[in-house]
Amino acid sequence: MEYIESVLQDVALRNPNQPEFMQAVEEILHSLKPVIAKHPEYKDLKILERITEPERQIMFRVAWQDDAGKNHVNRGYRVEFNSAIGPFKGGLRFHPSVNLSIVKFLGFEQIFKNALTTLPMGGGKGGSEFDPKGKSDSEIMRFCQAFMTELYRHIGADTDVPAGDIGVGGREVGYMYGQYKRITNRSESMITGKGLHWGGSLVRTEATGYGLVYFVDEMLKGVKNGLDGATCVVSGSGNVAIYAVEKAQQLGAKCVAMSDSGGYIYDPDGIKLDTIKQLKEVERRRIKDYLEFHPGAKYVDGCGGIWDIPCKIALPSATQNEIDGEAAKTLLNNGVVAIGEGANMPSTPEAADMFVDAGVLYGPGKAANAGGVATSGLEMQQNDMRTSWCFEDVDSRLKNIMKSIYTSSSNAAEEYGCPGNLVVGANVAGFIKVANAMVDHGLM
Ligand code: NDP
Ligand code: 2IT
Repeated sequence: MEYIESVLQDVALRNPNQPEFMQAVEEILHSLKPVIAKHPEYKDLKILERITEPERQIMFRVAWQDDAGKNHVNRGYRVEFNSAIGPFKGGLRFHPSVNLSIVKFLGFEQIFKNALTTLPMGGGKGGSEFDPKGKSDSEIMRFCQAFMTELYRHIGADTDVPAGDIGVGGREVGYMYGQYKRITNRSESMITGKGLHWGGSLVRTEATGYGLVYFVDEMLKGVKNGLDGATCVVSGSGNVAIYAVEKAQQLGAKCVAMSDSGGYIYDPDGIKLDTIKQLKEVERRRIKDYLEFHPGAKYVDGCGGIWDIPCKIALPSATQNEIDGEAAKTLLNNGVVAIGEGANMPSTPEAADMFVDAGVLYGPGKAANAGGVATSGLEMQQNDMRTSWCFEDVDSRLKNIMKSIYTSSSNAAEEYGCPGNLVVGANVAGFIKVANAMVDHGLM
């Protein structure tokens, strides 16, 4: 459609040198062709032009001191992308690769993901190119405090509510919450992923990984044996990967490989998750060290090779563009049945097209990994009511949300002429909800 191509051209001109952001925008806008054909009012009201332009983008200096007294300067980001259906909501990423393009791709995806959860949350994302690896606890604390010393002016329970992402977990959320409270004198739900004794929700830690597996389980309805006995490869060994493996194992799958940015381990007898948790969550060590405890396993340097391992289920849960065309081809040749994206945009456009064309079950990140932010939404609900729900209660709400995301994506794919294509389905279902809210609010 000429109109969509011309919007894409404008977005590319306005945002030079932002390849990840353009990748996310191109995928979504291309899948909206049938929607624009059916709803010409979106074109008249310039919804596409408005939705691709963040409402607000904040970049700031973060100066902090290491344990040796040496001074450092990093850059902080918060992109408040869209608040049509609720306060901006989305995680903070601390990783040396972070730049404006990556924060914007994540923020843009988050708009549609959050809409799919059925909860009232807009989309945003933030972070810093700060590298937490090898830093002491006190250095992490000083960085988080310095980061929040600026960020606090822009966020709040009803305006913008960050959370974790790569490099930001419970420890970092704690330091940032503490600094916000100290500066503002307010105990409010301005961040999620909080500790259980100060406003956090049960299941938030597990939510992205568990939700991913609930989603994959839903996709596998009708496939013989489903997850039971299925060989599963999970990239990453952080928050998402660990709890995806935990739930997959509970449902009978055999997870044989995990990775970190250094390489991957292959344990044909099945990954011993207790060892991974101890290494990664407690001691913050490298995945290579798994071999010290399980010498029968194999370690391979470099994380890309993990997709050479034959599997029925692939759960990429590390980072963007970790599955390229080559890896997709190998997975397909090895007979992969389902791909569930725990990470955001882990498949390159080429890989994603190959999965769709091959007709395998393919759950794109904004649908499959929405359980994390959905449970952040449940944390906000509990905070608003000043209550806390038990584990089973939150878990069953999460499961229902993942089912409803599958159903709404699947129905939208069908309605807009691409049955079975959950990429189109998730994009369309998320978009329509936000677009209609933008129409209701008038031009802004
Ligand atoms: P963590 O920081 O807990 O773990 C990240 C994992 O991915 C680590 O094993 C890390 O290895 C690996 N990794 C990170 N960057 C790279 C890279 N450039 N190349 C290779 N490996 C890499 O993060 P999460 O588990 O929270 O996040 C993982 C993915 O899931 C991200 O894409 C995130 O956006 C997405 N996500 C997270 C949600 C959440 O609630 N946390 C919700 C929805 C999506 P190493 O330790 O060596 O760096
Ligand atoms: O990508 C994501 O959805 C997250 N990192 C979680 C965001 C959140 O606000 O819980």
